[in-house]
Amino acid sequence: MGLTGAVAILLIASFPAIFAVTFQVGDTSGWESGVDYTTWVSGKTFRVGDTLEFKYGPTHSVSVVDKADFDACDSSAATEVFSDGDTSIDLTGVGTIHFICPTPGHCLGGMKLAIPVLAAVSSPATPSPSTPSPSPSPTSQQSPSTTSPSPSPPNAASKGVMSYGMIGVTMVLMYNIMS
Ligand code: CU1
Repeated sequence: MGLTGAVAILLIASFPAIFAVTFQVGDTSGWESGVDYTTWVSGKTFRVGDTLEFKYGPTHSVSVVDKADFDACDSSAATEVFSDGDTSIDLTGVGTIHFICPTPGHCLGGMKLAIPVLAAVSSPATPSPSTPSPSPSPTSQQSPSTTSPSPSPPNAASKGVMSYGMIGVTMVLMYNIMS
């Protein structure tokens, strides 16, 4: 169990780093009027390396704006605008990225999306050169290990005695019932 548990933890820890997630904005609805994108975002975790895919018709576009313009539904200072109908946005930095539809009235109608981007789950960041240092310590741990096995056999032995006792009691009871 200990080994499978460790393997499971390893898999869980390494999966987000290996397999970046592509989120289709609005799921099957896409980037469209009348979709509640606040609800769509809730419960999802976005990380650096993930991708957002916007699918939309010709009446819509995707504008990347700052928070103030997001709140004000002002696309005039958008840093990026996409209108190709199928826009993939790679999440490259930690922080919240704001999107609105610049078509008049659409942002006010709810076509606005704020994505909180978290850091990628990365295990290789831990310093590996320091790990060779523990090698001399196993020799010093050798002496206590010879004394440590002694406490465990009595435990097992007492359990064995207990189970033998139980078997004995059961046999006596069965003998009494049968006789
Ligand atoms: Cu729109």
